Amino acid sequence: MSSQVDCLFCKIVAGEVPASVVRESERTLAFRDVSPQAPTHVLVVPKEHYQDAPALAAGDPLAMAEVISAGAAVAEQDGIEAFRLVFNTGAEAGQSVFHAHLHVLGGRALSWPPG
Ligand code: D5M
Repeated sequence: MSSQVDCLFCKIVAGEVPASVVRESERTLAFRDVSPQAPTHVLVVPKEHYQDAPALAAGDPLAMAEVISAGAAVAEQDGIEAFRLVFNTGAEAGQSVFHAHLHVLGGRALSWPPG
């Protein structure tokens, strides 16, 4: 499995950095965001390293589909019917960890457009 030295989410996948894991599949791991912006704020990552969502979609479309399905499953696990799935892509869009990850946000009213 490809992983990158010094990638925080690769370290979480490898169990080297602790995380509050809520769901796991062969290709994905879901864990609670350390700085939650909503009552449910979970990150779903592919276990393999891709720097962002477009790279994941191009490199492993099946894993991308699993990430999105896992996001919906996490919302169901947390008992929320309305939620937002977000891939920040690029620093200017708010991406700070360059290992593709889906934010699952819900449990409160969410405004639009985002800031
Ligand atoms: O989202 C990166 C997210 O990663 C951000 O919401 C904080 C979260 N984060 C950072 N470190 C951790 C650890 N150690 N566990 C769980 N969550 C973490 P981005 O879209 O890249 O800004």
